[in-house]
Amino acid sequence: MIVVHHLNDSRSQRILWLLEELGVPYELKRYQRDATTRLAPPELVAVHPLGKSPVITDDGRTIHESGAIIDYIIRRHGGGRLAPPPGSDAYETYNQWLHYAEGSAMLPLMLFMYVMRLGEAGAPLQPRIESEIANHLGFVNAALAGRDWLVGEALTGADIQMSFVGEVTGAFGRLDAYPAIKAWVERFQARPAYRKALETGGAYSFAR
Ligand SMILES: N[C@@H](CCC(=O)N[C@@H](CS)C(=O)NCC(=O)O)C(=O)O
Repeated sequence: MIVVHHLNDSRSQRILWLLEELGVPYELKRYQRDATTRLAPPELVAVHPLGKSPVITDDGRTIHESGAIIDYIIRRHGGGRLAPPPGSDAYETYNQWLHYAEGSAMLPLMLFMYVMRLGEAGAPLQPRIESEIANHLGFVNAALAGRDWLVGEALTGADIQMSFVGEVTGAFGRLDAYPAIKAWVERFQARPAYRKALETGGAYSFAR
């Protein structure tokens, strides 16, 4: 049985969503962020030395990093669903999105969040951060223009992995500048499995 080590209000929400989409049973272990620092509690370090979420355990394996977790769950428990056939061109596009979300797209958004806390001291960094945000969100918006999902005609793990990018964009109040991302966020957040995962995961400040 898959165990999801779930930190409240975090990226692990998308793992719950994935499991609800697939209808794969799982056990949820809850961890609460520190109210002041928003850091994970030390108990999470006992699961994985990084002490971050998401992390899952399954069949004697511990897997961290959400892209790797989504890939693992879909390959081992998906029964061919939520990913294009391996070896197809669509699979290469799908795999790119799985890596791109945390490898590139999240970086300027995280920098924006941290540098904001510096106030005036962070001002020299802001133009570069803003141009990178515009570069990445412009790219994602163009990829979604005229289509419902990132790969092919249906939801895949690529949308689930990229969902946090769209949600953080919304949390920063920037979705109106990116109408295709905005429509996609509204589309995936309306899915029954997404709503079910929200009920299970608890308060999530990135949902509308
Ligand atoms: N790139 C990693 C990021 C993991 C990550 O930083 N998770 C955050 C929650 S969104 C976390 O655990 N924060 C608590 C902490 O850093 O103590 C992934 O996608 O899994």
